[in-house]
Amino acid sequence: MKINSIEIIHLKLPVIKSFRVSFGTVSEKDTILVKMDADGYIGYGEGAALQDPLYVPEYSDETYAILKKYLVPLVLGKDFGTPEELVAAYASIRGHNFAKTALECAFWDCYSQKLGKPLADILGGTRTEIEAGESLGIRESIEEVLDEVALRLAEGYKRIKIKIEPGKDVKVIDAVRKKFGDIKLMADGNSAYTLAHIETLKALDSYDLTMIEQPLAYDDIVDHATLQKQIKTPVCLDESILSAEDARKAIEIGACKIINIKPGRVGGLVESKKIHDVCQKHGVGVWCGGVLETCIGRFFNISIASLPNYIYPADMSPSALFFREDLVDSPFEVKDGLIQVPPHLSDFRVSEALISKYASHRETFSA
Ligand code: OSB
Ligand code: MG
Repeated sequence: MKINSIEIIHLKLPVIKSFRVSFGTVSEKDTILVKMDADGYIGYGEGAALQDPLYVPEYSDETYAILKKYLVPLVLGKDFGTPEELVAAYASIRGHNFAKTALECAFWDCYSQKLGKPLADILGGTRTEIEAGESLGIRESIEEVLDEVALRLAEGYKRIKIKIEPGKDVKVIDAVRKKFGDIKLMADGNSAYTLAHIETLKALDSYDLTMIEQPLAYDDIVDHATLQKQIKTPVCLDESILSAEDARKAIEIGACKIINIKPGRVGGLVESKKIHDVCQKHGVGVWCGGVLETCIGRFFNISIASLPNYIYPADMSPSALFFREDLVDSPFEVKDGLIQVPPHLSDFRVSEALISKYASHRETFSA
């Protein structure tokens, strides 16, 4: 498919309420869209890096800059038979996985239109619906956490993830466990802990959590392996897995028993599938996380989450819980904790009007 033109769009989306994590607060969501014309098909992809380099090093201005200076020139005007061929064209560029994801997903969108096949089918998906969980940001009080957990459980969400940080961990988890009993519950530390906090981490180990996500440093696997030997709760890696090779090494040294695959963090769906496969080979289950994508990014996340080794519920609360407005006219819904896997991004009806409303900067490059 020949890439005739690419538009890069930087958007700033107002949120209903800030999302606080151990590393900082998201009170306006930056995101980068790629709009591509390949063989006359129009596709969109999203690179949802945060505004600041606090989750992983890449941040939104950088996503835009890398696309403009390196990635777009490497693919514009060229012909690619498959997404794998597209990815090979910029394999020499290190890092910047959110930028790569935006570009690759726009191509996947065009590619699935051309093949006339649902994206999930092309990827090898085996589910028609996926289980949704919510990720709860850090709250001022335990009561706020309990109120929100009650809402989500009433709506049928399949598991609850609680963001934790030193000082706001064991007490919160204890309160949720006591009030809601035997629910699927997990905690995400976003690298706020070190092995010096081992007593706290061992205390969390007694709450029968489905997993504890990335408690230690964002680029670590060695200390996570030390931790995993001392607790029975499965350690799940998020920040420190950027590729299938990272996954293989982490599994090899016993650093985790579960991996959260976010397409944005690992550079797209091609790499997500490789990680899925490596994990499957080693009996390590995976699930799909997110970085507060709009429905455009969520479409790709939902599609890849239909693969067989995605055996834990996804972080996939609908955008309406976070954004004042999304960028589509028909956002997905969570019903009884389930999301139907849509065949094409166009089923969400991407809105050019909404994109224009929130675009802060955009440029088009033509072959
Ligand atoms: O660690 O999973 C994380 C959001 C931004 C950055 C990191 C994380 C998150 C979330 C939200 O937990 C998941 C989502 O609903 O997109
Ligand atoms: Mg996480």
